[in-house]
Amino acid sequence: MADAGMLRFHVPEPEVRPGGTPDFSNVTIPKAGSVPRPEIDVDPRTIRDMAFSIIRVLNRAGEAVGPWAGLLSDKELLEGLRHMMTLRTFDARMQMAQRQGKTSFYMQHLGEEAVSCAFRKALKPGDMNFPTYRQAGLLIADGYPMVSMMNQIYSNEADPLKGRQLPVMYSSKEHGFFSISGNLATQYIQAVGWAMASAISNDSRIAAAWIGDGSTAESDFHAALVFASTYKAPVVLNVVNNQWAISTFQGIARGGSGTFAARGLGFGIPSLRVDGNDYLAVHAVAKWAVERARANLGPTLVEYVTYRVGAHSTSDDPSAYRPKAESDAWPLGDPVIRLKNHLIQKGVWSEDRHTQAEAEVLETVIAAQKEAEGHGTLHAGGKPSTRDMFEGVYAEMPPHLRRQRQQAGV
Ligand SMILES: Cc1ncc(C[n+]2csc(CCOP(=O)(O)OP(=O)(O)O)c2C)c(N)n1
Ligand SMILES: [Mg+2]
Repeated sequence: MADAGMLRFHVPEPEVRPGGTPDFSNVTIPKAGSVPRPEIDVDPRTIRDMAFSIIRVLNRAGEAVGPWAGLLSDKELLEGLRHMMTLRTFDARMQMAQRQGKTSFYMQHLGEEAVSCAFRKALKPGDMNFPTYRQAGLLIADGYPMVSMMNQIYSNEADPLKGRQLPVMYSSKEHGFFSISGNLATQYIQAVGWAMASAISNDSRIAAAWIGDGSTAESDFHAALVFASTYKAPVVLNVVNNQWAISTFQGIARGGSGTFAARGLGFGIPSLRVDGNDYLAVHAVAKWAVERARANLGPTLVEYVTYRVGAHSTSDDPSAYRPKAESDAWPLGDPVIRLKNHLIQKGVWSEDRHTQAEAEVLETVIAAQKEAEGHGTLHAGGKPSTRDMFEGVYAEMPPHLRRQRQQAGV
């Protein structure tokens, strides 16, 4: 009562700052296989505790255990490993290309490869993702050409988006990858609207919304949940909790709800948390949520618990706000190593084959990079034409743009 009348507000703080010892003791990790797998038409009120647990399949020994295991063949798992390795190598090459001045900007997925690569395999052709900049695995795992991605990053003459978008903001209708918006969270409500439109037109295609932990603080996230729950839209609502939103730790956007999945509970949306570094768990949970959407059971909210190992982008230096070795202390490990160990444990993979695959992947990525650089990079070679700037936006060009185009002589 000493300070009665004096109001205070609370600013959550991360446990550790640079120079401190990384500490994830507050992250409770349930045993692999311990979380049940309900029927897809489960009453959401009976699975509220799933919003506070973590669905995991791969245990420490690399075995796949529990009710969420067993959905993927060895062939599919080997393919998944190759996708994650490709994304990781693609990232490393493009990060380097940015440092060499070949592009102005790049964003990596290091540590988060399983999320987008495994999710893509739960979708059907025609389904539409509304991604953020950290889901390039959706394209890689769907076979979108890496050369096209690189052309976009370099804004060169073969850039499918003709230099109009920030590097990494890809778009491909054919591969179910809606144009990325730099304004965070706008895509979340669009995904729900697209899903509702699909249902209104009696289509069978579903939507997947994507957002980062930090961006759930945007009102679009909450508005999307209102529409999704009220109209039971055929959408999967994904939240990728990689612990950081640039330099802001996840506790700010999460506030007092305990978890991001718990945000869905007030809306009556079945809400699950999954080990985002476990390829098998991500795929199994994605499949469950996709089946629910397809069966007109409505939205599912999925929180992927993962860790952003790299910097936010090429413009960021994480050593300014978190301990350098924090990623080593992350208790859910590395998604590539975990799937690799699982496949070795099953006897369908080996250290030697892995090393060989790394070399093959690198060769493929370098070949794509050479081809893309043949079409130009940021400061060298071919560029989109000035005319492209005026096209593809208006069905009928407004007079002021027509005038500008004439002035430009294109
Ligand atoms: C509306 C809006 N506010 C702020 C920004 C600047 N910004 C870009 S990325 C980012 C952090 C997003 O963090 P999170 O949602 O956790 O996604 P992550 O980058 O971790 O994948 C911010 C603040 C923006 N692009 N749009
Ligand atoms: Mg984040």
